[in-house]
Amino acid sequence: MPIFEGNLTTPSGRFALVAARFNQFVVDRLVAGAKDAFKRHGVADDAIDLAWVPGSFEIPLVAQKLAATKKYAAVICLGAVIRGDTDHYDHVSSGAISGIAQAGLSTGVPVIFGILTCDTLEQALNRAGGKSGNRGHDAALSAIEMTNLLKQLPG
Ligand code: INI
Repeated sequence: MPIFEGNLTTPSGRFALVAARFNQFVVDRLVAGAKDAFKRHGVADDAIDLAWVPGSFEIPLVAQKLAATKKYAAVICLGAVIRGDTDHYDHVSSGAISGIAQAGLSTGVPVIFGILTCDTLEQALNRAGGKSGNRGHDAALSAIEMTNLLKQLPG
């Protein structure tokens, strides 16, 4: 029985980061985590492009456009949606989640979800290089794994 599983060997190709400026204090840390993961896995800095968008809601459109160019092995989406007093959080986060899924499915290019959805700034910082790791770093590893996995799949 064949088993398909991506590994973390250095992939060829370029990667794109799409990062939201909203809560940039947090997102800068996710971007740094993603770049660090790529560097540690042999992906050169000049193989990574970075696009900034106003907020997480705008991420899917740019991610889809970049993925559709087929210039990238994977697109990594980075943002921080932090719950406030209104239901804006729910709209922004659900729009980003479904849009990112659609960008990947419609292009066939891995579009990685690296957006924090948290109740508080403290939770977000904990996941952006604090005591709970760095979701940007994790997202870059997922991009490498998916890139290597897709190369193995038949067809
Ligand atoms: N965008 C975020 O990335 N994070 C948030 O927490 C957030 N909140 O809470 O409002 C947010 N809003 C902006 C949104 O992404 C769009 O940029 C804006 O609605 C314009 O379309």
